[in-house]
Parts: sequence; C-alpha cells; structure tokens
Amino acid sequence: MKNNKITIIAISVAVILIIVAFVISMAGKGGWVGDVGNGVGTGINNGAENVSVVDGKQIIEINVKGGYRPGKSVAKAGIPTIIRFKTQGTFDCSSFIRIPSLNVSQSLPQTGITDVSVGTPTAGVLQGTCGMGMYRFEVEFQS
Ligand SMILES: [Cu+2]
Repeated sequence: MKNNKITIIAISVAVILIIVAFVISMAGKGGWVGDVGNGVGTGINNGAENVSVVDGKQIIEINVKGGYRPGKSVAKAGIPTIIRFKTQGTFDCSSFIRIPSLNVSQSLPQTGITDVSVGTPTAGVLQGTCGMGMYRFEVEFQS
C-alpha cells in the first residue's frame, strides 16, 4: 500500500511539472522576445497603422499591457512627434516607462492616455523599456 501512495504522488508531481512547463512555454510565445526586431509575430507595424499625422504633428500610438504593442514602430524623422501610450487596466510593470535618450522615466495611469514628446526626431532608432528593462519597445525614425 505504501508503495502505491508514493507512486501516485510521484505521478501527480510529474503531471504538475508538465503542466507548468507547458504554461511557461505558451507564455513565452506572447512575450517581448517576439515583439522587437526579429520580424516574427504581430509586433511590427510594417510602416504605419499606429502612426498618424494630425495638424503637422506625428502621433505614434503604443498599447501598454504586459508589454508594448507594436514592439517596433516605423515613423518619419523631421516632424514634431509624440508617442501616445495607452493603458487599459495595466497593472504590470510595463506601466512604468523609461526612454533614456529623452530622460523619460515615468509611470502611466492604470487606464488612460499619456503623451510623451519626442521633439523633432532625426533619423535613428529610439528605444524604451519598462521600469525593470524587461519589456522593450522601439521606434525607427526614417528620413
Ligand atoms: Cu518590467
């Protein structure tokens, strides 16, 4: 009898470990690795859907929740530009943004819209992260 109990416990532990490993591997597919730079997945805007120009001002919209989407945006250099961060029930650490090259280090509301001025960007890549540097986003400004 005692051996049976140990076997059942061992099988239960093994099943739990398999489930945990499966959940972790699924979570990884939605993570930031697929969002930036490598062209895989839904993270790259291919030019424009989240970028608009209103009254001569360029607006880049980034959705913030468990990371940044799109992870990479492509926009134009030489136009006054803001990045518009949209949070919606965002309780994870992506609600704190850092953009070192702009000296931006600020928390976003859990739900709301936060505009960050980029000034008039020159050509190049602007990079930002969450507070811990775990989630990333970038904007490529093209001349
Ligand atoms: Cu983080």
